[in-house]
Order: sequence, then C-alpha cells, then structure tokens
Amino acid sequence: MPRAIADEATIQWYPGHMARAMRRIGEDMRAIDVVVEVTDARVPLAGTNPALAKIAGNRPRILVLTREHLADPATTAAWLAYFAAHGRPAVAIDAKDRLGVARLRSALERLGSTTKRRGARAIVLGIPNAGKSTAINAIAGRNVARAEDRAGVTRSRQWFRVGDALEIMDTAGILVPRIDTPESQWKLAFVGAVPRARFDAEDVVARFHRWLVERDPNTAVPDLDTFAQSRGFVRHGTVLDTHNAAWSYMKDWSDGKFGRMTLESVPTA
Ligand SMILES: Nc1nc2c(ncn2[C@@H]2O[C@H](COP(=O)(O)OP(=O)(O)OP(=O)(O)O)[C@@H](O)[C@H]2O)c(=O)[nH]1
Ligand SMILES: [Mg+2]
Repeated sequence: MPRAIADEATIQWYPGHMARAMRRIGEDMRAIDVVVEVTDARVPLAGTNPALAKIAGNRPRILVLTREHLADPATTAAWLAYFAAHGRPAVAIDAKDRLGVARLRSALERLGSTTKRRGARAIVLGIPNAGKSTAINAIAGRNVARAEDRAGVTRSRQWFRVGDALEIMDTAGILVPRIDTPESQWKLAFVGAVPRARFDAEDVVARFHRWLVERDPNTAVPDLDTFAQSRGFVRHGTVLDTHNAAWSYMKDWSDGKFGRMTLESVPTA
C-alpha cells in the first residue's frame, strides 16, 4: 500500500561549512577564469544552483552532468539541447569513461585559452556528491582530490595543477540554503546529495516510487515492500525490515540496477 503523504518529511541541509564555502568562492572568483558547475545527470535542474551560476559573472562557464551512464540517454540529450538553447554550454560524462573525460578536458582548455592567460584557472562548483572531485581526478589522470560516495567529503577549497595550461580548484559541495519544493528535496536525497542522517530512506523511496507510478503505472521497478520481500529483508520470520531494505533499494538504484533513469524532464513551453 502506498505510504500516506503525511509521512513526508522536509529535507534540508545547509550547514555552516556551505555558507562559509559560498563566501570564500565569492572572494576567490577574482583569480578564476573558467567556471565549471557539476551536477548529477539524473537531476539536471534540482542539482543546479542559481547562486553558483550568478557568481560566475561573465566568465566562460560549462555545466557538467556526471554519471551519464545512469541517466536516461534521450533525456540527457534533451537536457543538453535545452541548456545550449539557454546559453549554458553543457556536457554529459561518466567520469570513469576516458573518452568523455578527454572531451571535457579539451573543452576546459579551450575555454581557458579564450581568457588569453597562460595557465587558465578553473573552479569546480556544485551540489554535494555530484562528482566534482572525481571529475578533477579524471581530468588530472590521477587521484589528486579525495572522493568518496557520500555527501560532504570535500570541506575546504584546494588547487590542483592538471597540466601546463590548467589549474583547477576543488570546492565543497553546496546546496541552496532552502531546497524549495518537496520534489527537489527527495530527488536530491535520492541521488545522494544529502547525507543519510538528514532524511528517512523509507520516505524517500516511497516518494520515488509514487513519482514513477504516476509516469508509468506498469513500471517493472518494485515498490519498497515488494523489494524488501524479494530480497529477504524480513525480521522475526514475517515482519518486513523496510528500514534496511530502503537503503539497499537506494544503493541498487544508484548502481543502475533498476535501469537508466532521469528524475527530471526538460520543461515544456
Ligand atoms: N561511475 C561514475 N562514478 C561517479 C561519477 N561521478 C561521481 N561518481 C562517484 O560518486 C562518488 C562521489 O564523488 P565525489 O567526486 O566525491 O563527489 P563530490 O562532488 O566531490 O562530493 P563532495 O565533496 O561531497 O561535495 C564517488 O564514489 C565517485 O566515484 C561518474 O561520472 N561516473
Ligand atoms: Mg569532493
């Protein structure tokens, strides 16, 4: 049975380090030639931050959609066209795919060279856990920045030289001070941009599945109870352990086991 709407909790995360990072970035901008905003390809809208876009000013900028291999390919193509039409050049990459990373690196070097400086300086900004540090490591061709699969790994800014022509600053993941819609809240939690302690996985999985059924009543993706049952999340012989099942469900989704999916479509009209 679907869970009641009343169970939905507000999901927010804007700790002190994000407010500080936001201020620092404002100060650091003077030394920056190119702005790289990173989001997860499965949340192209909820994952972008208008304040970060504004901070770029007139500098050349590029939007990077990571985890391309987990997003729906046709929807990603539509998003790239949408961003291009709105004057925001964007690329989609799987940071583990060398070809995509090489494309991103040359795009950055090209943007850097338009600033007429030798050794352009780029800053990487974006929501937590989007793959900012991973993208830097991929561009550098070695692990220079710490990257882990949880939100809030990078806490302070750090410069990395990634070649003769490029230096990149890694920054802490930043969310908006208030995630405005309940939709964006569960979607950001679902893609891992919010730490586990800040939300209830059962609630988020229920909201995801309700969203999915609205779009496709015949979806083959199981709801939480069915998933828990089929995976043996049972206590005392009969009671479903939906709490632990929900984290496992999220992990399976993150690993692409339910197929490639994007949680937001391009706005129509
Ligand atoms: N396969 C694949 N994994 C990715 C990609 N982007 C990110 N990841 C994985 O996602 C996790 C988070 O990546 P990070 O680079 O630490 O993310 P971040 O944006 O630096 O996160 P914070 O520092 O917490 O803000 C890591 O386990 C990465 O391996 C991608 O494009 N492809
Ligand atoms: Mg990081």
